[in-house]
Formats: sequence, structure tokens, C-alpha cells
Amino acid sequence: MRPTTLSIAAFQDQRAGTSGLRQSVARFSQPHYVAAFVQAVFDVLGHVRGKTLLLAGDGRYFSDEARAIIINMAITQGAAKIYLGKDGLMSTPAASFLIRELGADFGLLLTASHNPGGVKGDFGIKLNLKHGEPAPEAVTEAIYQRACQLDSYHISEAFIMPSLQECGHTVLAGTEIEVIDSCALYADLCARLFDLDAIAAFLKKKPMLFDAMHGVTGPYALELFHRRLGLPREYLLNLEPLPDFGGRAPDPNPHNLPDLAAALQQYGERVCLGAASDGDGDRYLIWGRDGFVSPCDSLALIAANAGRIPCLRGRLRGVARSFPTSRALDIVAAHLNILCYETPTGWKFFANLLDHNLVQLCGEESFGMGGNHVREKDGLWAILCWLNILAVSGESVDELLAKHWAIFGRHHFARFDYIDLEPEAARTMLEDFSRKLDSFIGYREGDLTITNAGNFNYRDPLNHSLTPNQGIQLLFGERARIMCRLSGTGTTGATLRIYTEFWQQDVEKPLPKPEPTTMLAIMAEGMLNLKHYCGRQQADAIT
Ligand code: G16
Repeated sequence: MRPTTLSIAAFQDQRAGTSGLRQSVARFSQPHYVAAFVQAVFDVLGHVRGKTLLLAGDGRYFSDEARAIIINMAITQGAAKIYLGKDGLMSTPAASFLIRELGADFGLLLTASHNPGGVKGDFGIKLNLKHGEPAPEAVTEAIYQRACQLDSYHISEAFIMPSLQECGHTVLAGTEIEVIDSCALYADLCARLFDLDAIAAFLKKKPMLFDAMHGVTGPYALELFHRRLGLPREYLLNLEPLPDFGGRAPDPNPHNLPDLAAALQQYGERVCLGAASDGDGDRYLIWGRDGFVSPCDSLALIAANAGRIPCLRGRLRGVARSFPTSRALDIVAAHLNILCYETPTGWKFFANLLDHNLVQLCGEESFGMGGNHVREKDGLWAILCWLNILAVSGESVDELLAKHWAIFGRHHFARFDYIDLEPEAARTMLEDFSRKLDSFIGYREGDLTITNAGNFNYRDPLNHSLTPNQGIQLLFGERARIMCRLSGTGTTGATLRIYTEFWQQDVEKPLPKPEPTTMLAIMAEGMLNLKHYCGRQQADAIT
């Protein structure tokens, strides 16, 4: 290896979104783009000399190129040790766990999560710090500022990438490289958190279907569900990680899961549920006989059934949800007499609460749920929570949900996405809307009245830092809500998300007509003046 310093013109677009730096592959593959970002990360973290770095990823297109650049730079700049997964693969939750478990100083995760992959898809780099938590905004903002001024970086010529096909150690120019079996280590963690014997016995009688969507969880599912829980391979779909995820977005919502849908039809009553996870393994989906379980309901139901899950039993002192996530969780928390925290969208806001043990369960409407075993949402963990409840209760997904709603009422929830809007127009629309919010208070639609409206500002209860303007919400007392914000994970244009929630307190009584979540979205489109600002009349996607 021949160390050299390369001069560059600084990149001005390396500001992290909701979760890491996410751009198109075309943008990421420009000369120096990855290296510039990585140098900015190293500089902001002090330096990499003598440090231990964990490098994870979901195997998407461009991972090999990015990984080689990062390893080269880390060795050139004197890193003590680099941990990698076998074949370069490691899920986001496993990385979060292993950063802490192995004592790494930080981790870089090569993933754009649920975004599409392939040459025309997206790439991303997430930065997680030493507790395994996503870097907070103060750090990502400092990295962005550094990247805007960076004029050079340090790398070596004649670098030969070590093989990642087998677990083991090598030393390259003074840096130890260790390839680990993250699937086995992660499965060992799950064995400490859940009653795997009870789940295995249950799955023997009533197997589940799991779709890895050609993302990173394929090898984890083989280790955990097949080898440890004895689930026959025929129930595991799309296990092989592929650079383009087989051409579909690795986003576990029903629209992207035709294979799982077909298998559920085929197996019918013989399986207990269908499940899936996303590209990097942090999101999940649960699918019962009557359809998929809303992530908001799933979170509330897990909280209510915490006593049936070994790692949560007797431990729930607090729970948390992001502000657009439905208030189904709040009702359960009140019933359990524990606190429910409301945070902005983005897992990083839960990290401090988890670190200080204020909460032991948190989740988001965007198919994410996790506990305090890691500092990321964890798709397979969420699926195991469900399996443990099914194994202990003997009830089906749909029976559990029906019982839950009978006790707590049902929070109907829907998300409406308006994709690829002109960013300036979308921002102006929200700013203008925000200025008019007071005038909506008292507005009535049927028997719903707007009782409050405002921007969602978050003050961390521990460090008291303020994160303002995280979205807008209109409250109809306890009965309903409208929330809206711009997505922070897209790579082209702006995506407006309108979220609506309606609490049907008595599920025996019929839902009002027109269907409330749609009625509320139409109301929001009108109040935002969406057609005028953005030329749109209807959502591109409804979840
Ligand atoms: C990321 C964050 C999540 C967030 C989600 C949605 O998920 O980690 O906390 O809920 O984005 O973000 P947005 O609504 O801004 O698109 P992931 O799975 O993409 O890393």
C-alpha cells in the first residue's frame, strides 16, 4: 500500500436525512464522493487512528466499491481494527448490537434501507456511534459542514481488498481485520431474549412464512428460523441477498410482497402468520389471515402483551413512539400506568431514552419496532415478539388483534404519500400552512372538531436539546389526528406524507361514513392547498 493524499473539490450535498446519507447510486459512484464523506466522518469523530470500526451493510449494488474505499482509508489512517460480516453482510440491528458487544468505537452501515437497489437505485451510509445508536443530528450536521469544506483525503494506492468469504483474522498494514459470523452472534442474542424452545414447539405445529425480500436477513433467517427454530426451508422465501433485491424495493409493505401473498393463499390455515423484513433488516411486517397488521397496532399490542415476552416481562417502565405513529400505544401505556414518550420521526431520537432506560419498547408507523437490546429498530426481534406471544397464548394474530381492540378501541391509521414533488413548492406549502394553523382551531367536520394545531417541536427530556419543526399536527381531541411532514429518506424531489388517525372507541359500533382516515386526508389536502402549490390531487401511495 502506498499512502497518498488526493485533492478534491468539496461536495455540498452530504447532509444526512432521517437515517444516514442517502443518494442515488449514480451520485454515490462519482469519483471521490464516498471517500469525501468518509473523510468528513473520520475528521468529525476526531480521527480513526487506533480506533475500532465495524463495517456493516445489506449487500446492495455499489457495496463492494464503497467497502473497499472505506477499508483502504481506515487502514491508511491507522485504524487498529475493522470488524466485518461474512461476505460483507451485516444487518443494521446486528451492527447496532455488535458495535457495543465487541467494543467498536463506531460503525458505518452501507445501506439505503428499504429504498430500491441496483444500478438505478439508491445507496446510503449510516453512521452509528459506540452504543450502537444512529449518530445524532449534532454529529451529522458537523459532518455535513466538514464535507462542505473538505479539500483532500488520505488513501493508499495499490490496495488489495481482503477476502470476506470466511470468518477469521488478517492483519493488513498494521490494521487487524476480523470477519465475523454476525448471524450466529445475533441468534445467540435472540436466544437470551426469547423463549426459543416454546417458539420452536409452536412452529412445529403451526409454521410461519417469512420473506427476506432478497435483503440482508436471508442468512439470519436461515440461522435463526431454520437452524435454531427448526422451521423447514420451504417456508422461507427470497433468502438470497441480491444487489438489486430481485428488482423490487425491499420495503416490507404488502404491495412489494407478491410471493408472500401467494404463499399465504396457498398455505391458508396451515401457517400462523406471514412475516417479512426490509433490505437492512430493521423494518418488519406481520401478516395475519385478515390482512397485514398496522405497525401502530402491532406496537400497542406488543406493549399490552409484554408479560408474554421474556425480554419485556416485568420490565416496561416506559414506551415511545414517533409523533406520526398512532396513539394506540398511549392508551396501552395509560392502562399500564407507564409513560409514553412522543419523539420526532427517526430512530436516533429514541437512543437517549433507551440508553437511560426510560423506555424499553419503541416503534414507528414506518414498520419499525425495537427494544432496549439494541439502539436500532429490529425486524426479526419484532417478529420473534409476535411468535412468542402466539406460542404462549395459543391465539391467532387476528384473535389477538380483535381482543386488543375490544379492550382499548381501534386506532384506524393510514399514510398518504405524494412522491417527487418540487421541493421548493412543497416547503413553501408547509410554511404557509404552518402560519395559518391557528385559524383552523374550532373547525368542524361532522362531529369532529379541531381542538389544537401546531408544529411538532421536541425537547429531549434528558439533555433538554430542542429539535424544532418536525412536522405539523392537527388534533381532534383524543378522537382523531392529522399529521404531515416531508420524508427524509427519499433521493429525488420531495415526498409529502399525510398521516391520519381515527380512534374507534367501541369496535362494536360501525365506523362513520365516509371512512374517516380517507376523509381526514382529503380534508388535509384541502387545508394544505396541495393542488395549488404542488399540482397534485391524490396520493401516489397509501399504506
Ligand atoms: C428511517 C428511520 C426511521 C424513520 C424512517 C422513515 O428508516 O430510521 O426512524 O421512521 O426512516 O423516514 P421518512 O418518513 O423520513 O422517509 P429506514 O428503515 O429507512 O432507515
